[in-house]
Amino acid sequence: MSEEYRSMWTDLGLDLDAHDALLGILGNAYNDIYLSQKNRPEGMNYFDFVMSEVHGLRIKELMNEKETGRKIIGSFCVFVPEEIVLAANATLVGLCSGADFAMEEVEKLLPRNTCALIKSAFGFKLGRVCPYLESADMIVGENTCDGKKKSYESLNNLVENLYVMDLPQVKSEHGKALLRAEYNRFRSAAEILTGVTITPESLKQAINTVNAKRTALHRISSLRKADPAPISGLDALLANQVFFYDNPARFTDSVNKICDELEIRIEEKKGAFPEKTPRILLSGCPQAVPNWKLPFIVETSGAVIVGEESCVGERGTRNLTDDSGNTVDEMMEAIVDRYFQVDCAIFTPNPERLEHIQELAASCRADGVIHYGLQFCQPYLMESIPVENVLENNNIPCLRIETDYSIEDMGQLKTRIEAFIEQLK
Ligand code: BJ8
Repeated sequence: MSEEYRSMWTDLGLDLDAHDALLGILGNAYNDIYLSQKNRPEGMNYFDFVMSEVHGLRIKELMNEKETGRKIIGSFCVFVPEEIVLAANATLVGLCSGADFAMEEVEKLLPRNTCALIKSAFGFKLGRVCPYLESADMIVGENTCDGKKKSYESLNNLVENLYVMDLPQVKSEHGKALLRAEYNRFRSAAEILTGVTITPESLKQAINTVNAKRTALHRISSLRKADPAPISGLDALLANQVFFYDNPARFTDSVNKICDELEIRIEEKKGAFPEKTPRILLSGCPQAVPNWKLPFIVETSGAVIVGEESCVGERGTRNLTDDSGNTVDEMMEAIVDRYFQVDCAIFTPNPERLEHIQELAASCRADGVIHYGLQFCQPYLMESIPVENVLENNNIPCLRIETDYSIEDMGQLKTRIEAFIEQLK
C-alpha cells in the first residue's frame, strides 16, 4: 500500500494493524470468490479495480471532495434519499456492514442475538477499520427494525455526528405524512450541514443522476433474463454493492458499458454458466460488501442467480423518482412517493413484497427462490414463512435459509442448497 494511503488512514484515525488485517482478508476473499470465476464479462475489470481500491482511491477522492468543502453523508439504509444529499451538494456513501469485526467488543454493547448486519456496523466502528465511517460528516441511522433503532442509542455514544431518521411502519396516509415530514427535516439538516440551499435546478439534476444509476442497474436486471445468463449473480451483486459508494456518473457509465457487452454476449449465446443452468432468485436481507457467502455457495453448486429481491438489488433500485416537478416541493413529493413504495419487511402488513417476489421470479425466469434471512432478523425471518407459502402455492420451489456472516455453516448450507438445486433440474 502506498505511503500516501497509509497517512490518509492515520489521519482518519484508523487502527492501521487491524485495517491491514481486514484488507488482507478482503483481498483473499475477493481472489477466491470473484477472480476464480470463469467467463466473466470484460467490463467487470472496472469493478475489480474499484474493489482493489475500495479503501484507497475512492477514499482519496472523498478526501479531495472534503477539501473543497463538500460534505460526506453515510447511511445504513436505502430509505436515505440520495437525491436530497446530492442536491445539497454532499456525497452519500453506504456504510457496508457486511463482515464480522471486533465481535468481542461488539458483544459488550449489543446482545448476542443481534443480527450480523448491526453487529458489523458496530464492529467497524469499534475496530476503527472503516474509512467511510470515519470520513462521514453525518451518519444517518433510521428507525426501521427494533435492532437498528435501539442500537442507534448506543452508536450515538460512539460517533459525534449521528442523525436518526424516523420512518413509518405502516403504508397509510399517516405513514406517508410521517415520511414526508421526515424527508423535509432531513433536507433541512443536509442544508445546514453543507450550507447549501436546495434549489429546483439542483434537485432536478440530483433526481436525474440517481435515476440514471438505477436505470443502468435495471438494464443489467433485464439482460439477466437471457438463458444462458450473460453475467453471474456474484458479479451482478457486486455492481449492486458498488452502487452505494462509487462516484454516481462513473458508476452509471461503467454499468452501461457492461450492459453493451452483455447484449453482445447474449447474441453470441455466451453465458457465465451453460444454457439451462438452474436459475435462482435470491430474496430477503441485504447483502452488503463483503458478504458474498450465499451467492458463492449457490454458484459453486450448479445454479446461477438471476435476481436479488433485496435492498442491495431490486428493492433498493426498483422505482425511479418522477422528475417532472418544477418546484422543490413538487419534487420532494415525488421523492416521498418513490421511497414510500419500498417494501422493506419492517412494514406491516407488507403484501406488496409477496406480490413483488412472485413478479420478479416470473420476470427473471427463476426456477426457484432462496429466501435469505440473517439470524435474529425478525422482520425478514417472520416474512419468510408467508413468502414460502405463497411461492409454493404457485408451484415455485422455495428454500428458506437462516445464517450469519461466519463460515462455520458453509458445509451444511452447501448440502441443503445442492439438494434444492437438484430438485429444480
Ligand atoms: S429498507 S431491509 S436497508 S431497514 S437484517 S438490520 S432488518 S434485523 S437491513 Fe434494511 Fe433499510 Fe429495510 Fe432495506 Fe434489521 Fe433485519 Fe438486521 Fe436489517
